[in-house]
Amino acid sequence: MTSNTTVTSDSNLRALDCAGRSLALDRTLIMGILNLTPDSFSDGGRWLDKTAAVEHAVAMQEAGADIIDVGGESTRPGARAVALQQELDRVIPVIESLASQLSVPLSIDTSKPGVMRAAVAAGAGMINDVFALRQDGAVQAAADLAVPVCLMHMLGNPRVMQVDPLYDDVVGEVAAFLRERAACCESHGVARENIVLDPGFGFGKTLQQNIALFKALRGLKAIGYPLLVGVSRKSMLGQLTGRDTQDRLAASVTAAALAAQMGAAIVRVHDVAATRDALMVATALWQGWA
Ligand code: 7PM
Repeated sequence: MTSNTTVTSDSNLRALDCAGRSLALDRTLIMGILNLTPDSFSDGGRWLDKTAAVEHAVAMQEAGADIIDVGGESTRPGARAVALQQELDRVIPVIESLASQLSVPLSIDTSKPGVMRAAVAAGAGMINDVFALRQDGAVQAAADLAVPVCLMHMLGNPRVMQVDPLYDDVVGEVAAFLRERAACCESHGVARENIVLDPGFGFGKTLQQNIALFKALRGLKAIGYPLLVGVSRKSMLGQLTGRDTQDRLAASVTAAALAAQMGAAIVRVHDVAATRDALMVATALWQGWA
């Protein structure tokens, strides 16, 4: 840090205002995953029952989650789109219930502007969009709702993204995409302070491409926005360890700690308690989270 100007413009020293619930960006935050889809690959179907879903979210908060990401649309490779009403039926009752029971903010994992609006009206304080607000009406919804939004890179769409992902320069192309989406959102009224970027691990990337992106996290952070990293239980960790989804805890926690060390503002994880311990240790032993 060479000047006060640099310090105050540093995304690490900011906060996200999630509809009144503030998230200070002074350490790597933990986003706990609450999947309400019947087919999500790593905890599929377990939280379809509303009571069980709410209990799981409460447990994640108690284990140290800083934000809970509620999703009702599967984004697994090969997945088909979910109808608007079905997605609303899955997520809105759970968000209503959690908004009154939890102190941490909720994010809504969706690409549909109608779901964004209903979820924020029901108490969500952040939007997590794997389609980076490219659906018709989504940028306007995010601008109107004025909550933080995570813009993620994905090549193609979930149905085709893993077929044969090709890049000349994966890091350069993902960075260019994220810059373009951030600029587009800002020009349509999304506040710069509300933008979070995510390279989208596993979304149209081979193992080698995912590794290149992970190693480039510091450079992606230099684009100038907080970064969200989601690698928990993903197939890249299976490829590296030879382990099945349910046996990727150590791999996931290691990757989360490394993402924190690389300056990620938020890590999106299934295993909150173990990730919390890892980040406590990583923060203590690594001088300079920034
Ligand atoms: C199959 C593959 C099923 C991947 C589910 C997934 C991210 C996300 C997801 C991410 C952001 C999962 C993913 N991944 N949102 N949503 N970043 N912002 O592991 O990496 O849950 S879905």
